[in-house]
Amino acid sequence: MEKKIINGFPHLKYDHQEYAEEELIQRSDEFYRMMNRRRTIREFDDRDVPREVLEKIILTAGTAPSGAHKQPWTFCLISDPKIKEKIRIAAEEEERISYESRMTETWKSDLKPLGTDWEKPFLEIAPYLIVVFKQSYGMEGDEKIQHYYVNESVGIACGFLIAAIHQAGLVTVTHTPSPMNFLSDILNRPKHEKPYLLLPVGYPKKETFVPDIHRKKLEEILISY
Ligand code: IYR
Repeated sequence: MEKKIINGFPHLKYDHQEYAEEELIQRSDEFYRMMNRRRTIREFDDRDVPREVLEKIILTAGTAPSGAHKQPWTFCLISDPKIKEKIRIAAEEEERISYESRMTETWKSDLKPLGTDWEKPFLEIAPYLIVVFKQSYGMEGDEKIQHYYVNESVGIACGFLIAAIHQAGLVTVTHTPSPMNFLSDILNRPKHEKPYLLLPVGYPKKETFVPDIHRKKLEEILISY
């Protein structure tokens, strides 16, 4: 591996994979088609998944770019049924209040096609839960480390995570119980970490149906200049 010192810092030669135009086109098309098959799934099978797969998925999420390369994320991987039960009870309690009084009528009506409600059995049925925490700042011993663009960085890492889950052949739903401070308590996380997203991961229940909804067309999302 070719190495160089630039501005006083060690650099490695970037190992760029170059493809012919035809292959570029084919690769982008294949990736789009693969990703376009992804659906949010709320009904899970309780079948186990090799832990190794979950670890690879989390490693993939950790390849995301981040502000000043601070990698301001923590991924909690939960398979312990007692912890899953605690999370379900606490999440359902918050969700029940949200559906009963915190969410507007417009919001609830927008969710009707998705068929969601306060009950979250997937939090116990899915073999794994990943709870993503964002680190408002880092800690090295007693020293506070500044983090930058934390929401953007963690959001991008979650995108990578969701893509990796789908690519591996598993399913998830981006669950955001609100408020979700209960996750910090149950998982005993330090105060510089804040819960960001909760994703059950596993196989879909057999014969799962998903809402017949559609993605925006290219003309609706692309403006060329
Ligand atoms: N967090 C709630 C409600 C909810 C909100 C949105 I915006 C969704 O796209 C889906 C659900 C729940 O998980 O049910």
